[in-house]
Order: sequence, then structure tokens, then C-alpha cells
Amino acid sequence: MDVLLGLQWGDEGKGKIVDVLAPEYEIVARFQGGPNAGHTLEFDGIKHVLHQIPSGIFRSQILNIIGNGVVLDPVVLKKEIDGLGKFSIDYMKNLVISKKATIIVPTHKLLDAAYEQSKGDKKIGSTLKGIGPTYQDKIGRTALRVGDILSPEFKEKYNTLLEKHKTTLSFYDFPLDQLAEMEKQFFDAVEFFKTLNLIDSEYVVNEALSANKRILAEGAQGSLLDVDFGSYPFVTSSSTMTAGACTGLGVAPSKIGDVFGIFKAYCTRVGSGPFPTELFDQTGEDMRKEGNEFGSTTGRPRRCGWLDLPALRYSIMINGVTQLFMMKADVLNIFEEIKVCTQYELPNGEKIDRLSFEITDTEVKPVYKTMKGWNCSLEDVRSYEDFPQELKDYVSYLEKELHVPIKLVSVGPDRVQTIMR
Ligand code: 2SA
Ligand code: MG
Repeated sequence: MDVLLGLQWGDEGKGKIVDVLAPEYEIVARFQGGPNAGHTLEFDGIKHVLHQIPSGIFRSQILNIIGNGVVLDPVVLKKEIDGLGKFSIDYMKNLVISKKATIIVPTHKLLDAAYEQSKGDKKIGSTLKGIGPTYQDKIGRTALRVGDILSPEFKEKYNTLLEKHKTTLSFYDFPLDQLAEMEKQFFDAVEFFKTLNLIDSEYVVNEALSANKRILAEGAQGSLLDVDFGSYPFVTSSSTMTAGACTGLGVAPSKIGDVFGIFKAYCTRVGSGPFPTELFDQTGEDMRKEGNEFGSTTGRPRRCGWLDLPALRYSIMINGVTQLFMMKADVLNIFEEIKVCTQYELPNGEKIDRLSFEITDTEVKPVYKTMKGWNCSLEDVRSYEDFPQELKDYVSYLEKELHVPIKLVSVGPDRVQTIMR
């Protein structure tokens, strides 16, 4: 099983790459996260954003698995499937969902909002999709799982959870006036959910591996949002790294093959938390505009900045990345100079290149290496030989610093603008 992950704070372009790689795989599987994800695919002039459904869904020969590590909102899933109506997808054949995945109920979304409100300016900047509270219930052993919806006791289990959530919501003085409408939608969606292909996906995955079938595990968010290794507490609540693919699908570590690490030629972050290379000036504005950097789930403007090598090295280390894919190089076309952060400077002047425990709470200054930009269009680039010399220099500098080959460079949104090396 190969794993594809974002090495930054999400939105590296994972959806596009899964779409490009998909013909080489028989199965594409999601292993963590949920409706907080927004994976954008563009083909035949159509742009499509997926949230919970794996990015292999547009190819009829691929089985798409939503694994046990995912948190699923039935309402969002129903909307997503309705939205895909025009693509004539056979959901009974091409999509299976683990009965051991966790269900997001309406009050999880209210709790997400209540927790965020109570934090004031310390808020995480969550997507308000109920991700944190749902994983809390999973780890706290009180959650509902997909398989529960088939049980005659589902309503009873739901009510037990509801009462618990109501107690917490009243502690936060959170209004419940939306709840009745949300519950109506939820139970409608649950009826629809029952008609989907609900299975024990760990068997499907492992039997496929035994039959030498090729599986691609599709990560959501990014390594710097990982609950253990991200800039805690400004993280998501799942394990976004390679190890998460093992627990989120029921696959042994020894079965992991390649780990594809996706990164943008610069950095973006949506939500709160440290971002050493963030640009607050016109350059940052230009990056956001040129890269169309707005959240694909929430529409929020993304914070933009230069590439951060210490952070990238850290992500490569914790994930065991074997191949790097660099995305959105074309966004840097507009700059005469390009900067790369090589170290962080602490307030006492000391220079470091590690993401230590303390760094989340420390105001660090990035130390930059400045390189000459290519400052020209990459529109017609179709092979590595067509790259301007400055882009070749950027790629080889990064390879030298990161010790992992950059096997793919994306120079535009279209499938043909994906250059393999
Ligand atoms: P949550 O909702 O509890 O997971 O939020 C916790 C933090 O994780 C960040 N997060 C994301 N960051 C980038 N992209 C994500 N997906 C959407 C996208 C986001 C959007 O593709 O653009 O549309 O805003 C994603 N999901 C979660 C989040 O910003 C918090 O910092
Ligand atoms: Mg995204």
C-alpha cells in the first residue's frame, strides 16, 4: 500500500495528484479526517471538490474505501453524493464504508462552535464541521459508529449521546434553536446512509493486499496539523501521518510501500497557529491572489508565506517520505526573487532548525536564502527540459537540502501540467 500525504498545513494539492496516480491503483482509501477536508479535482473543464469521498471516485474501475479512521457526517455525505449525480457513479460497486468509522452527529457541530467561541482569540480556527468533538467521543469511548445505524438500538444510543452533549452545551450557554432542523436532516441522511455499502473494510483492504492489488491511501489535511506532531493545540484531531494510514485502515506497517509527500512550492495555512514564514505584505497578497488561496470547504482566505525547509524536513522524517511532489510552482512565476527559510532565529539570536516542543510558543524569525526567480510563464512547459534554469535550480537546491527526490512538479491545474521526472 502506498500512502499520499500533505507535508504542510493541508491544501497541497492532494486531490489533483490522486487523480493523476489513480490509473495505477485498484483501490483508493481515506484513513482519517472527515468533512473538514476539501480535495479539489479538475478534469474535462470541470472543477470538483470532494470532502469525505476518496478522490478515485471518478474512475469506474477503482474501489473507493472510507476507512475506520474517518469521522463521517451523513448529511454531508448525502449532499456529496447528490452533487455527484451527473457523473453516473455506481455507489454500490465503487464506494464502501467501514462500519467502524465514527459518525458526526448534529451536536458535535454545535459543540465545535461552542468550544471555539469559548476560546475567544485563542480559537483553533476549526472548520466547525464537528471534527474535534467527534474524535473526542471516539477516544472517550462514547461515540456512535457507522455500524450502529443498522442496529434497532440506534435511536437509544443516539439519545444517550445527545443528553451528554446537551449537558455540555448548557454549560457553555450555547443556544439549541438550530438543533431540531439539524436532527431532521441527520435522520433523513441516516436512512439514505443505510442503503450504502457498509462493510468491515479492514478485510477488504488486507485481502486486496494479499491478492497483490495496488492500494493508495489518501491523506487529508497535512502533517503539520497532526494531533501529535503538529503545532498543538492548533492542529486537527486525527493522525495525519503515514502511521495514521495503518490505524485508519487496519494495515500493518510492513505493508507500506512508497510514501508520496506532497508540498507546495510555498506555504499556506488556514486557521490559527504558528506560521514562521507567513507574509503580511504585498508579496503575501500576491501569492494568495495568484494561487487562489481560499479554503475549499469554508472559503476562508489562506495565510501565505515562503517555503519552510525545517518544517518540510520534519514532515519527511516522521512520515518516511520516499518521493516528493512539488505543487503550484507556477504561482511563483510572478516573483523576481524567491525565498526559502533554512533556519529559525530565536529571540536570543540563536539559530535552530528543529521543531522543538517549545517552538509553538516562541516568536521565531525565519532565516532566508534568496534565489533568483524564473519570472516567466510555465504555461507551455510539458517536460523537465522545458523548465527555465532558475526553476531547475530551485528543484535541485530543495532535493539537496531534503535528501529525497522530487519526482513530480506541477506547473498548472490541468492534468497535462503535471511534469514527472
Ligand atoms: P478541524 O476542523 O478541527 O479539523 O480544524 C482544526 C485545524 O485544522 C485545519 N484544517 C485544515 N487546513 C487546511 N485545509 C483543510 N481543509 C479545507 C480546505 C479547509 C477550509 O481544503 O481548504 O476550507 O477552510 C483543513 N481542515 C482542517 C483548520 O483550519 C484548523 O486550523
Ligand atoms: Mg484542501
